[in-house]
Amino acid sequence: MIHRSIHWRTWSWLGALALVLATGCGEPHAPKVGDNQLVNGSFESKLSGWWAVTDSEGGTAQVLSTSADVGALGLALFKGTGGWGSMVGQETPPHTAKQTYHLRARLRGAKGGERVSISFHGQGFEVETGSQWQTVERLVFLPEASDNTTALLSVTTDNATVHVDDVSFAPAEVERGEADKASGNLVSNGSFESGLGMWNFWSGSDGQADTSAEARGSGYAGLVLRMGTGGGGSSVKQMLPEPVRSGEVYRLEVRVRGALGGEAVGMCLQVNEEPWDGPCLPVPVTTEWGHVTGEVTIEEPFQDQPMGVMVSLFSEGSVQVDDVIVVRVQP
Ligand SMILES: [Ca+2]
Repeated sequence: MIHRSIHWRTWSWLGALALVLATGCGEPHAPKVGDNQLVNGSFESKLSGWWAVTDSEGGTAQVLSTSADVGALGLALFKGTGGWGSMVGQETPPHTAKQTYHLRARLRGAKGGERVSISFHGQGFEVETGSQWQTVERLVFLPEASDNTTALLSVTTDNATVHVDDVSFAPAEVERGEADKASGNLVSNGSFESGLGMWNFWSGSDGQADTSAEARGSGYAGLVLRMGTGGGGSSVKQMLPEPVRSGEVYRLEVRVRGALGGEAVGMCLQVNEEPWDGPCLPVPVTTEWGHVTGEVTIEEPFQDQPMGVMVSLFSEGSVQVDDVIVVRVQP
């Protein structure tokens, strides 16, 4: 397998959200973002509603006029030396299971290149700031209801300041694709309606994963997977909720369409450590949507192993992917 020695990053990458609204009757529509659940997300009332904490030496959270993008005030979040980061956070009202949230902030790095982590209930993403104000936004998928409803924004680069303004964490209404409706599907957000929520992206070089309406096989959005110019493959992977057991049979399904046809795509169940092994399905690709389905059996070496489902592109160009389904059919 090509995926030896891979260290899966804990963040996902997703491009800007398409904001085009399809308004026709019965047409799938773009994510509909609800009300901001944060108090004082623009820091106009200084740090009211927020707590600030750092485990770095000399880290600070200050509300300053020079950190404002909109309004009079914004946040200057400075991480000092050592530790994990400087963060601000607040508790939000509870969310339900399988809820999608839209996380958004305006950010400007003092120099550019500072790392920022934004998360809600353990689901989130990291970005690298530029030296100009930019909007960062992602959809995250929350598989379970939880008492943990902490919204967090952290700077994780040593001796770095990031200016923050206009932070919003809001529930979002998204379409339901075929994978979301499939009975017994162990994959969350398998139809990519919540962006790359729950999925981890990995590339051997400068590949990309993004979701867009053009890539939809069902629902509003689908995944676009691109291999980088340096090769090495591009993959998305999601861990299954439970470890697998020897003798179990799983049905795997995916819908794929290639830009040119003939792209090399694989769909596997895979362990999350060396030797990155597991059973795979071949996925033939044409320029028309193809629906691949097949069964794989868990063998003895994988007994009680946590496994994930992975879709990978190993050839140049790009493919569109939608409706990833994994169902345990035996026992
Ligand atoms: Ca979809």
